[in-house]
Amino acid sequence: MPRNPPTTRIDPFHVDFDLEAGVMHGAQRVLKRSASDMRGYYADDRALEKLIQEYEDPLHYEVYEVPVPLEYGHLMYCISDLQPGRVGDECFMTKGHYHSLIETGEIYMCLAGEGIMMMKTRDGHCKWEKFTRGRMVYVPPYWAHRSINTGSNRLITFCVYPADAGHNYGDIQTEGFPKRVFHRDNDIVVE
Ligand code: PAN
Ligand code: ZN
Repeated sequence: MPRNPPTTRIDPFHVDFDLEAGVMHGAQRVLKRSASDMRGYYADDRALEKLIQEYEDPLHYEVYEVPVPLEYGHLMYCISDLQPGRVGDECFMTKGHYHSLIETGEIYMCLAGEGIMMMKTRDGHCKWEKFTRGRMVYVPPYWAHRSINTGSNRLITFCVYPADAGHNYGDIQTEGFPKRVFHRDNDIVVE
């Protein structure tokens, strides 16, 4: 059965990476979130406001893409670059989302830094995987996902997912994740 609309045919191309620096050459920044964009996401709202005031709304994370058609059959890919830091004692993290097409998964390859991929399903399952340089984390279909930086350097991941997956932020904003990640007494605590 032909798809409607049909998948656009494009020519092959390549993209060069600086794997040491975690840079995808020729990419455009498509997302930039600062601390103030994260209101409501951390356990300690007051600590977030303090951070926004003291450090003049510091950068939280950025996403870089070389675009492809957002259609069934194409694969979107990006670099996600998450700053190190803490809100109170909670590690910096991304907002997290389900894919709008919930039956689509995603591959995350960790290029630099240390962190955790936190994942949850609608029916309450919660699992996490550690990010270390050179490790791939597979986010299966149906799992909402959030990256968390547990280290003292930037957490840089390369992500690949179906180009028509879409991002559903609203449900996670309402539901949250059952677990949070803290840095306490030189230890990473998930609770
Ligand atoms: C990633 C994320 C990226 C930013 O590209 O979009 O890490 O995180 P949030 O989207 O949660 O703000 C991805 O999972 N794309 O599907
Ligand atoms: Zn995703």
